[in-house]
Amino acid sequence: TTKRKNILITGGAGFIGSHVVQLFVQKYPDYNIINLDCLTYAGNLENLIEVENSPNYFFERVNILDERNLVEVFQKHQITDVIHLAAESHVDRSITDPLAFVKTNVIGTVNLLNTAKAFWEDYSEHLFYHVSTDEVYGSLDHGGFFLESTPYDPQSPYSASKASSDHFVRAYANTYKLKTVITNCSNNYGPNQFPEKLIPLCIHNIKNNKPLPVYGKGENIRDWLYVVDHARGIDVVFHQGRSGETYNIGGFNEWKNIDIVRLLCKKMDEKLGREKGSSEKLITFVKDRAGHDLRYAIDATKIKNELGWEPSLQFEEGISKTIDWYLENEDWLKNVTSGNYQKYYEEHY
Ligand code: NAD
Ligand code: TDX
Repeated sequence: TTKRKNILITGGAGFIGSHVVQLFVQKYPDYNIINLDCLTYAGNLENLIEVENSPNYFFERVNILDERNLVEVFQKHQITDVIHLAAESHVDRSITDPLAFVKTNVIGTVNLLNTAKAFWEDYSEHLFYHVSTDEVYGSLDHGGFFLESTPYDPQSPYSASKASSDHFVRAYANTYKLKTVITNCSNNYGPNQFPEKLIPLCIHNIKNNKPLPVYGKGENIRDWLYVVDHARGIDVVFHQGRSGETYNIGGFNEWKNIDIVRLLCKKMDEKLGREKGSSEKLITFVKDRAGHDLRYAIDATKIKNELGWEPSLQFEEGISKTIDWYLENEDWLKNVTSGNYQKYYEEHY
């Protein structure tokens, strides 16, 4: 049996957060799960229909920049632990609007740390879990992996803001003795991902016969993990991770962008009954992303050896499931791309 906890999960209406909320609500009926999210363009309560009526699930529409509301939520729900995922998450947006990333990712995280620090009494009984990214380590050439000990070298405004938030979490652990843990994960894919990111964007565009924008020559390499495996990793680290530690999460699954786009084309031709090779004609090479990191690759040996976590899904299987999900959830895609759901929230929350 598990000890009662009231866990605040921030960013729970987003892509990864929604999978973490679903896993915790369903797996731990003794925990109360409080999803705190301000519902930016990336937050969508439709991601939570499977748990929204569960007695141990609660939703609070609050911005992490709003200190007063944060304190209220901590008091109202007697928060015992935090799993922090709320963030601005898209690198391209960080290039056009860096300050939005400083606000939510840096100041928002510090607000949350301050609230936890003031509200909790015996720090040994509470955990502040910060969810971060492999991008804080910078860009790799061909060869080598990111280890937990790799020095930080963020290259984009997004990764600089995430790196900064990681530093603040460690500083609070060191200075105030808050119990913290950080995980740095590689690129996620799967259901509920907003179609501004490479994989859902391509699925959406292939379906609608629209161009597939490949930045530069498509030679950049990312290390991909199915989102549910990330959520499982978060569960394992939350319960068994050593406080003060960092764990890298990844699937040893490196792909060149162009190869991913081709794989998506091939699978979608099959699934949509299109002539072989027809979707590949949509591939369009466009101007490269400014400061585009060449390669990310996570060494996930520590979490495997210490905590026994491993990915459960092979990439082709995960991609196939992901495509099926987007094809079966046309309304979800239509809603998030039309902005209708934003209007809905203005009226209901
Ligand atoms: P997402 O953009 O899909 O979701 C972010 C969520 O946070 C949204 O629901 C949004 O409404 C909410 N949010 C944003 N600003 C907020 C604010 N000021 N107050 C309250 N809520 C706010 O992001 P994601 O891809 O699910 O990423 C979640 C976390 O995981 C982020 O911290 C990200 O840095 C990290 N991460 C993402 C990936 C990835 O591949 N997507 C990989 C590693 C780490
Ligand atoms: O249209 C596109 N064309 C393209 O070639 C888009 C949107 C992307 N790309 C390239 C850029 C990257 O090399 O594909 C790769 C993946 O791009 P994104 O999906 O934007 O992800 P990335 O920039 O790698 O960052 C992601 O992984 C780490 C998440 O968005 C971050 O939140 C996470 O921390």
